[in-house]
Amino acid sequence: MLMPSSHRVMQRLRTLAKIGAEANGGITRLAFTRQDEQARALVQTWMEEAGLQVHTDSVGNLCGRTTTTHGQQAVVMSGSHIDSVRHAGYLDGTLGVLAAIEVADAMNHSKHKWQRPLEVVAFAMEESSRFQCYAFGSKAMAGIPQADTLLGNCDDQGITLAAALCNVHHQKNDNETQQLQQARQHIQAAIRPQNSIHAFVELHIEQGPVLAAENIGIGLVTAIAAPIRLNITIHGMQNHSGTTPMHLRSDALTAAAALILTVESLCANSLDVRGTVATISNEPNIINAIPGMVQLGIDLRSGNSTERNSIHQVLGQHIKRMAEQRHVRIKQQVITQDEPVTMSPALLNNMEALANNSNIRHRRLASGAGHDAASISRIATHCGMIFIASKDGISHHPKESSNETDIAQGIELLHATLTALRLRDILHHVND
Ligand code: HGY
Ligand code: MN
Ligand code: MN
Repeated sequence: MLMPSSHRVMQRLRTLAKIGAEANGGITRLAFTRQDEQARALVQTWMEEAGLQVHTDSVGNLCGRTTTTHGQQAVVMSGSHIDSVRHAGYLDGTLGVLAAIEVADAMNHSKHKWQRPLEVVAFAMEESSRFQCYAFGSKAMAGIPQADTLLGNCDDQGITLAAALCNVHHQKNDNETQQLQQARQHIQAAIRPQNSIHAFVELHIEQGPVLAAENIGIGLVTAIAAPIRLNITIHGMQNHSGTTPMHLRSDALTAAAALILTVESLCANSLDVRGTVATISNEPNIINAIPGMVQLGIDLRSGNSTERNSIHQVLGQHIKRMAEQRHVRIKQQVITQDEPVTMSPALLNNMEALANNSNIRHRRLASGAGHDAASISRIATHCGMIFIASKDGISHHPKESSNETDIAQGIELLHATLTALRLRDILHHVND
């Protein structure tokens, strides 16, 4: 039986990393950009070489499916994303897509009498770096409602998400209303019926320090944390920096500074809510004028939504008090609010048994990062994730890396799991 080749996955990861490569060794391959399109074309070729029938769905998810129909059997699916954050590493998302293609290739050469079809997916726009919404393609496939306002979100060139989405289908249309209409239709058309996915398994790097700290290469994911993403606008009073006495100021930037430190201290004292203020814009941003308007982007994240939502509430009270004390107006807009999900216990138990069978050292852990698996868990009967340890816990950084032995073991476990799922000899004895 042909086994998947981790060597070829490593080679392809390096080839893919050249698309969007930057001088500092990082990668920027934002969703629906020219680089993303180039990467998708390359991944499509690899899917076809693996014997998969490939199509791009209405929101840009690249889907490669085995040709045998197996009747209307619900599909076994695996994949992740190939779009990146700015100045990213080369493994986030791409490892899961290329590993799934490699496993599909090995399966297509095996003599097994498969009971279920296999589908490999490179989900569109998992990262929020360009249009501030995360897991867009997998949420559309799962039919998870996404605020219509997101379609009006602009990138730093002023291009809207709606326009970028229409562009995936090369629909050139300058009429905004028609563009919005078409974008809504594309989102609607991407929805997969409930029970059309028997199981979804995503291989991904951990992107955190847990596995590396215990020198364990493989993680089996129990749950996936989820973010509330906020846009905060602070209106002060732009004025002369030399003539305006300190007690007569409405300084939007010092109010922002106080708010940023409040997010940090509320979360540092919480059970395990992680708060990050990572984007800022400041106007007029000139050295001799008091800042009049500041915008902040906040990511509040936890596996426990009650704890996270209560921090969000307390933050709201601080914002109100701060606005009064500092004579500024502070407006808060929730951009996205997602709920944490748990992975399928039956699939987790089965993956654990398969890992033990192959003497793969592993541990269970929750994911602090968000993943497409969180979306697909809403419509798949079973959903699971396999993590590969991240060196020094670093990710969303050019230094992101994992060791090849761990990657090889992760691919071996993915292969064993997808094989069992397609032969239906998994999950028949363990209730979910
Ligand atoms: O934000 C996340 O956790 C993921 O990288 N999109
Ligand atoms: Mn990421
Ligand atoms: Mn990712």
